[in-house]
Amino acid sequence: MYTLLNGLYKYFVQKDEFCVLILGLDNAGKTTYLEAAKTKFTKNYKGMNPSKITTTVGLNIGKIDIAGIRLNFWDLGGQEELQSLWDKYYAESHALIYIVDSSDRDRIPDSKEAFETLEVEPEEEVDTDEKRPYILQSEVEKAIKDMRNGKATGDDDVPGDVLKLLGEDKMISSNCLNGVPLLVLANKQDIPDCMGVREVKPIFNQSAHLIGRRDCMVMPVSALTGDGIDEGIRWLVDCIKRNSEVRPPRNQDDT
Ligand SMILES: Nc1nc2c(ncn2[C@@H]2O[C@H](COP(=O)(O)OP(=O)(O)OP(=O)(O)O)[C@@H](O)[C@H]2O)c(=O)[nH]1
Ligand SMILES: [Mg+2]
Repeated sequence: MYTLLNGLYKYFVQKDEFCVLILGLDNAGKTTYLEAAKTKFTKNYKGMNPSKITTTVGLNIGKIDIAGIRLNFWDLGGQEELQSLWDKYYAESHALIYIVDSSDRDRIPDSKEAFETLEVEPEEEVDTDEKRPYILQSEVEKAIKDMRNGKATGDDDVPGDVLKLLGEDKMISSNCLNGVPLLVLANKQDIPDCMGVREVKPIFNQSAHLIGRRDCMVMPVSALTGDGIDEGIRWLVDCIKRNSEVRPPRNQDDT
């Protein structure tokens, strides 16, 4: 009887849960964004005053129930020394939000670098026994071609040492993030003279060969005023649902 009731409870009440990782450099506005999203989508939730938000050392979590599913957000600290923690969360993520401070032109190159050049854990490095004395140019060219047209997605398809040479063990191309929807947010649009989507998009498009095949969007947002929050979250929800056969919800195996 308990099992039956428990099953019915889960069927009618429990929502499929998905995890959304929020990354970006320090000061990009990740925590402010999470607070704004929670405020927008949670009845009776009065968000934290943005002036009270301080730099994140570790992890902030937050949840939103929307369109019949639950999104669990992980907002990680963006300071350089904390970026090494990002990849611990990749395998569990169903979507990635990458936040850019569009008002800080000087740090755009750093933001792009963090986006595409985060080192993976040492144990994932190529085993020294596997190292060969040389790597053929044709192998590298073939790997690039295969990756560009989506034929090769990881070290099952490309030898580890070729991958390493190409720097394909980086954040957005990490195996653990394969196919995960990506929302790049050009934040702080309320600041005069900030970069618009038209300027931010081409910069991240340069990483298209690393982004590979996945739902991907660049949107303008102001975490401070709340403009653009709604559109971004709804886009992400649609993508997560579409991708849920590949990345099933966390509670799918619960009995
Ligand atoms: N004008 C403006 N300021 C913003 C916006 N979003 C965030 N800020 C400000 O940017 C600063 C940093 O915001 P945080 O949310 O703490 O940034 P973070 O990305 O979480 O930073 P770390 O936790 O250090 O990684 C704060 O002073 C925010 O008030 C925005 O849309 N517009
Ligand atoms: Mg923060």
